[in-house]
Amino acid sequence: MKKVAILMGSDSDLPVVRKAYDVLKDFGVETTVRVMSAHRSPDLVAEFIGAAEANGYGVIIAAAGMAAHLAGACAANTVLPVIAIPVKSKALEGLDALLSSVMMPPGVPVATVAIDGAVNAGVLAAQILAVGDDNLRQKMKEYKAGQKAKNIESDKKVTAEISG
Ligand code: RP5
Repeated sequence: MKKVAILMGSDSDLPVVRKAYDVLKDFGVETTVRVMSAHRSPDLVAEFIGAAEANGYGVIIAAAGMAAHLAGACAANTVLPVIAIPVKSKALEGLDALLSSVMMPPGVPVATVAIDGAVNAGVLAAQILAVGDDNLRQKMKEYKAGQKAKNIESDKKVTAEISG
């Protein structure tokens, strides 16, 4: 199976990023986590992303806050799918990173999840890899079934408490 690379602009993004890593770990996807910045170490980003396909990666996740250019910088240098996690910062509550991530020019797409939406970034990365992996696709179906079962359980509790 292909690997996932999660890049983050700063180690201050790690508490958010960890959730994506945990999801991928639960799905059994080999994941590399690195700190690299589109602004502070752009040459390292270009080097890592330029070699990502040859190094066995199938999906890139890029987490950054403020003027979040990391995902765009990744997408500029690879044909692998890139998922952006806009990270919330104090001044604009993550809206800055959301808009910086989502407003990509035509021809250079980045799939952007919600502000701090690291769980969905992990799930989406696994879903992309699952297209070519029967075993992972089966795990994904079980994950979805688990969500449904929890939802039904919640419904029973609420119904018993409120209307029962
Ligand atoms: C971005 O600036 C990082 O991704 C981080 O979210 C934000 C602040 O970085 P630090 O000042 O915490 O290193 O590049």
